[in-house]
Amino acid sequence: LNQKATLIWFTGLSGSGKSTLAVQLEAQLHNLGFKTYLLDGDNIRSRLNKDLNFTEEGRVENIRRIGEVSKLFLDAGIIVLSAFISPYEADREQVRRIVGEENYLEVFVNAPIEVCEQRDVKGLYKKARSGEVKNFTGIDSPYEIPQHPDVVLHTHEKTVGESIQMLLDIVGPRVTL
Ligand code: GGZ
Repeated sequence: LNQKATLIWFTGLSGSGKSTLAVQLEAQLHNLGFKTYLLDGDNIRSRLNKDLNFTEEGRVENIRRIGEVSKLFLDAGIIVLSAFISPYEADREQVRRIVGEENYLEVFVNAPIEVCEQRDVKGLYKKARSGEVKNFTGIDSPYEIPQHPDVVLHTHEKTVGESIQMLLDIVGPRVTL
């Protein structure tokens, strides 16, 4: 299978479904024979970037490094899936420039904050509301709506399976030579 190394960049609020979709899309691409790698909080925020916090500066540097790491994987011919809030448009644009426009595919995981807050998988929205967690995206830290996403997924109106199908239809042709 001839694959075109591409960065599939998921952006959206905490609890919007980025990781779930990235994990499942990666599994599907892997089954189809593609070489993939998933960058997420587990291997980046808690390892490479564990010196960074959630201030604006911390997030800017987080996304910059993830863009550079993604580029290394792309150079090795691997399809990269990246799942980070990446709240700032300028930082997403910087990643697009780092890896090259033609190698970048942006997926806006667009669930309303009310829905994300209701899900509150890790209890972080509750802690943000009480002030125990500061600089929480959507509460007291901004999320800038993507201006040029390749895909917008309304995860509150679709099943995971439906979103994955939509992603495969768009991603498939972009990662195949
Ligand atoms: C946002 C936070 C924060 C604050 C901890 N704001 O839902 P999660 O838990 O698993 O995913 C969130 C993750 C966000 O890290 P990112 O590297 O994706 O953020 S960014 O792209 O903005 O740099 C959340 C957890 O870390 N978390 N504190 N204050 N999310």
